[in-house]
Amino acid sequence: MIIKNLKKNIIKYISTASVICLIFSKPVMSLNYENYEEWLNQFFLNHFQENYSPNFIKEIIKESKLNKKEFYKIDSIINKIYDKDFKNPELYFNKKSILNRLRKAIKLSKTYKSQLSKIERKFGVPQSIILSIWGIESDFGTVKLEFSALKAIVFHIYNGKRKKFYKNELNHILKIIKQDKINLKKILGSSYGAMGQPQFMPSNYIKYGYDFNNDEKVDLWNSESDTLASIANFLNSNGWEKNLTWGAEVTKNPNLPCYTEGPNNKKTIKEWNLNGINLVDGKSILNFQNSVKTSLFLPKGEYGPKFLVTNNFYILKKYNFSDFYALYVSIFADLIEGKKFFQRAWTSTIKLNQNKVLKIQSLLVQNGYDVGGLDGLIGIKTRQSLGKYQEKMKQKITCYPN
Ligand SMILES: [Ca+2]
Repeated sequence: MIIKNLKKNIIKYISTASVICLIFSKPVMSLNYENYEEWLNQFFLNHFQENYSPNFIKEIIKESKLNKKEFYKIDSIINKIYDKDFKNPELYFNKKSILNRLRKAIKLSKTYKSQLSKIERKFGVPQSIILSIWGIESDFGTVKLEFSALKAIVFHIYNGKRKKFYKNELNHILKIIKQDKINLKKILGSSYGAMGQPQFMPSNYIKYGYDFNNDEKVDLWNSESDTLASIANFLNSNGWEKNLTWGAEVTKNPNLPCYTEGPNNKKTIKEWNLNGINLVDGKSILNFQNSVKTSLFLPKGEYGPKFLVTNNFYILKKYNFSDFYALYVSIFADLIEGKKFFQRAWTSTIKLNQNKVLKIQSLLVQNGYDVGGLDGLIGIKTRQSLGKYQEKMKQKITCYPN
C-alpha cells in the first residue's frame, strides 16, 4: 500500500529525493587511480607533518597505498554491499545456517570454557552473548580478513560518504601503529576497516581492547582470549547490566497498535500485562523479571515475531545499530543456552532495497514524521512513523512496508 501511495506522491517528493540522493549517494563512481596516488601523498603531508616524523609519514604513505587491483576490488565490494537487496528477516534469520553456526558455537564454548568463565565473572556479560557476537562478526575468527585496515580507512577518506568518521578512525589507527605492538602488516580488517575477530574500528580498539592473556598487547587477530574479553569489555563499558536477560518473545493484543514499540515507551511487566502482552509459550508474563522496565520490539511490525526487550538489548545495538543484528545476537545466545528459536513465523512481504526504503523514509519525512535519519534501513522510528502514517491514511496498520 505504501508503495502505491509513493507512486501517487512521486511528483510531490521528487525534489526532496534529489536532495537525499546528494546526501546518500553511492561512493563516487568517477574513480581515478592516478589521482588517488597523488591525493594520498598530499593528504598525509598536509595533515600529519606536524605530529609525526618524516620517516613515519613516509612509511604510512607506503603502507596506505592500495595497488590498482586492490583499489578496484575494494571499490567493487563496497558498491556490491550498497546494491545488495535488503534482507527481510525471514532470510536474515535462516534457520539452517543458524543451526550450523550453533554447532560451532557449542564446540567452541567447550574449547574456551575456562577463559569464558573468567571473562563472564570479570565483565558480567554472559558467555552465550560473547560467543554470539564472535560468531556473527567473524564466524568465530575464521572469516578471511582481506584488507589492511589502514588501506581501507584511507580509501574511505578518499572516496567515501563518511569522511569525517574515517579521518577520526585514521587518527586512532595511527596511534595503534605508533605503539608498535602489533605488526602493521597484520592489522587486517574488512573493506570498511573493521579490525580482527571482533571487527572493532580503531577507536573501539583503543577504548575497549583488552589484553586478557597479559602479553602486554591487545591482539584481536590471533588471541581468542583478547578477542572474547574485548567484546565483553565493550558491552560492560557501554552499560550491560549483569543478570539481566535481553528479553523474550511475546504475543501482543491486536488492539495495541504496533507503533507503541520502541525504547521511548518503557513499561513494567505489570503494565504490559494489563496491555494484553504475554509470553509466547503461554506462560504469564508476570513470571518474567518483574522489576525491570521493558519495551516492545517488533522488527517486522505486524508481520512477524514480537518481543519485549530490556535495556541490555539496546546495549547490543551499540555494537551494531541494526535491529536484526541485535536480535540475531540475542536469539543465537538463547540457542547456545538451550532455549528455543523464534516460536512465531515471519510473514513474507515485498522485496526491498535501500533505495526503496529511502523513498518510503523521504515520504514520511515530507509528511512531518521522524524516521531517525534517512539511512535506507527500517529501524524502530521508521516503523513507528509508518504505522502512524498508515493510521492517518486509514490503511491497515502494520508498521512495515508491504
Ligand atoms: Ca594480549
